[in-house]
Amino acid sequence: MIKKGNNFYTIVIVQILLFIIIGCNAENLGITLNHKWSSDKVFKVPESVNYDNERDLLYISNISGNSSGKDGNGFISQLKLTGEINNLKWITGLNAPKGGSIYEDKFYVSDIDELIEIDIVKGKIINKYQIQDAIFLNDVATDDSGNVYISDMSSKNSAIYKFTNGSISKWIEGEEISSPNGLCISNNKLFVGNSGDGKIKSIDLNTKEIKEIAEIGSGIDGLKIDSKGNIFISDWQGRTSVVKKSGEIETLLNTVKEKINSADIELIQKKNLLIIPTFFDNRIVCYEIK
Ligand SMILES: [Ca+2]
Ligand SMILES: [Ca+2]
Repeated sequence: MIKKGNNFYTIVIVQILLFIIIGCNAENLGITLNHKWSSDKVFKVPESVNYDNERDLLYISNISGNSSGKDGNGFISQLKLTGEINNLKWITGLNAPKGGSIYEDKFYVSDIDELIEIDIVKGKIINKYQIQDAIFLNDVATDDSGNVYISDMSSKNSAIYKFTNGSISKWIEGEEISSPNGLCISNNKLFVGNSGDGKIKSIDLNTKEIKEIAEIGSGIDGLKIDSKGNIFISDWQGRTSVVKKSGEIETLLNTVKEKINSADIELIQKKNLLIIPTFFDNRIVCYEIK
């Protein structure tokens, strides 16, 4: 009788352990990246990738040289989703273009201390807005109404600007906005990746209420959110991670040792693609999210 009882409890314990192990694995197996293609090394310090859903093209910001150099050699490339170049020098005459965002037929890109407005149909720069006090503008995000948010990552001017109806003003600054880099809008909130305090925060677009989402502990360059609330982030050094809804942080890719950077990523959820610009490595690399 006693022996039978022990067996019963052993079976129950084993079943519980198996349930926990399988459960944990299912969570860990949630997201993996499978390499799909790498472009040729034709880019010049590519900082960010933006997907144009309407035209099924990728726009690559090429800093070309120093990240804050006003050298006039920065450009935007068009790349097909197969990794083939569509137009390497689609837009020229920029300095050091970085993050971008598309709203209707306009593509907005930051360029050191200016916001550049590009007419996508014409393939032309239609406006260059000088931003007062801006030092090192980085990422750009647009909301549903076409307002544009721009981060200034410089420690001397940690702030987020807002462009609305043709004019730009400082939208938010202060202790919580610590050298902001990556921006992304989801559910009426602006998600910010601070490279200063290494935290992801959300800011309510109406009330400006700030909430801490996760502490990453290192620089956050790109930041993109899927419809499930998973936050894909890149650390410029070469790490690409996902912060799951549960708060768990999982590293998907680490190329720090190979000295391959991971700059401002793009997520194309409907195609399960994550696209990484490799900065000093001068390529664009595409992964399938599994
Ligand atoms: Ca340049
Ligand atoms: Ca960036």
